[in-house]
Amino acid sequence: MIKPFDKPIHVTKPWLPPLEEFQRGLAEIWGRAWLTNNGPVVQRFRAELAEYCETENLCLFANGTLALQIALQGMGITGDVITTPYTFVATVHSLFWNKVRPVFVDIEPGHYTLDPEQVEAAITPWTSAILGVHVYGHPCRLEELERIARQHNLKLLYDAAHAFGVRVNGRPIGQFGDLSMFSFHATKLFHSVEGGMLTFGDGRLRRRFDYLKNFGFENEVEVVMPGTNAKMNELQALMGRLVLKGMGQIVEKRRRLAEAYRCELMSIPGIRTAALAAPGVEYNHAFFPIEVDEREFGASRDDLYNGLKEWNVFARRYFYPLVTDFACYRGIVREGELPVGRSVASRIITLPIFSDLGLDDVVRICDIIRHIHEGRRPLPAGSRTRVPNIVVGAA
Ligand code: T4K
Repeated sequence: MIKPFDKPIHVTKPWLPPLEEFQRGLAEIWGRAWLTNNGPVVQRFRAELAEYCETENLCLFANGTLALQIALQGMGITGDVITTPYTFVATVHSLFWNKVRPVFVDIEPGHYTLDPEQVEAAITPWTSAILGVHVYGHPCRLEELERIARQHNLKLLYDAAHAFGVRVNGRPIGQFGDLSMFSFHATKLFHSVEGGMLTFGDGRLRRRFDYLKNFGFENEVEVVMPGTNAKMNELQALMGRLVLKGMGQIVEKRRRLAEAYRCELMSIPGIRTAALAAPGVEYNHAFFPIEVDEREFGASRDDLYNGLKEWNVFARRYFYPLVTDFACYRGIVREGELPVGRSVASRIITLPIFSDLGLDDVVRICDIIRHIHEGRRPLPAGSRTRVPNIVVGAA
């Protein structure tokens, strides 16, 4: 008999440090009454991140979206940028806010990141950069993209919103390409409530990004460029510093949860887990995506998504719809284009994964998935008819 969860199990839940530690830090901030504008906690957080990311070339921001907008602005990216439709919408919004035209190319199956062959084929004289997304924390094809960018004299940027803590061949992921943006939003495995970070190869960019996030101020009486306000504040940095201390245990717990999911899901027909991390990749287990094959599973992805809710499990369909299917971007690509992205978006579901989740919870979630499967009759080959909903609540 499988029991529904007493409390909602969401796709994620922020890891929080001991409250007393946050209160201690808060008391210090209170005492100083210095809340933002590059205060001492932000400076300390920055120094700790520089050590963690093994680079001095980094800047902190109020959130990841502003960080990416400023990156594009500060690097002078114009014209066309080749990017992926399989991402959170902020990736593409950032291009539009800079009046840059996104050129969408398809992703690779199983891996979900930009297909380098298609990137190369899409280059025109107007292309200025490639913007890859390490979606779910899976690194893009770093070497291939690097080669293409170098050969065609393009900037190579990464939306690494999901990839904090990922290392490739011993190097932090932020050291690849010309620049990477990380999100420290509460829904990320590493967070500062809200927050963002840029890491980059060219150290001269740091000054520029610092101007751009602080109205362009050089000093009290001089403004050197039309900047905006995108500064991280002291309370964000305090949270970030405390969460950084927990990074080791956060990733290790997720690794064990992911392993348990893989093990449990293996025996359920029609459920495919993402490709395992390539050799040399230390993955952060930021998400746990699965693809649902409706015919084999006997129910559609949406049936599973809705079915899970009845058991108090709130998985998410990250990233459905494709960005190119949102009203504000519709019409940019033609029907039939981006077949892999479109197919993945229609089959994907990301299961709950966060530090507070128990291994027994994973087993229960998988039992529920199996139960939903067993309550359905697999569709005959070629058929697209849905079978009626099962009654959920008891096995
Ligand atoms: N690029 C990529 C590839 C991204 O994925 C993102 C953000 C960005 C750029 C932009 O970075 P930021 O500007 O956000 O730093 C969430 C996040 O808001 C967003 O940061 C994230 N990607 C995206 C994938 O997911 P929603 O609208 O799906 O979040 P929401 O509020 O529905 O939360 C999801 C679940 O998390 C909830 O069901 C419960 C749980 N949750 C959420 C919050 C906010 C908590 O347990 N506690 C919380 O405080 O966008």
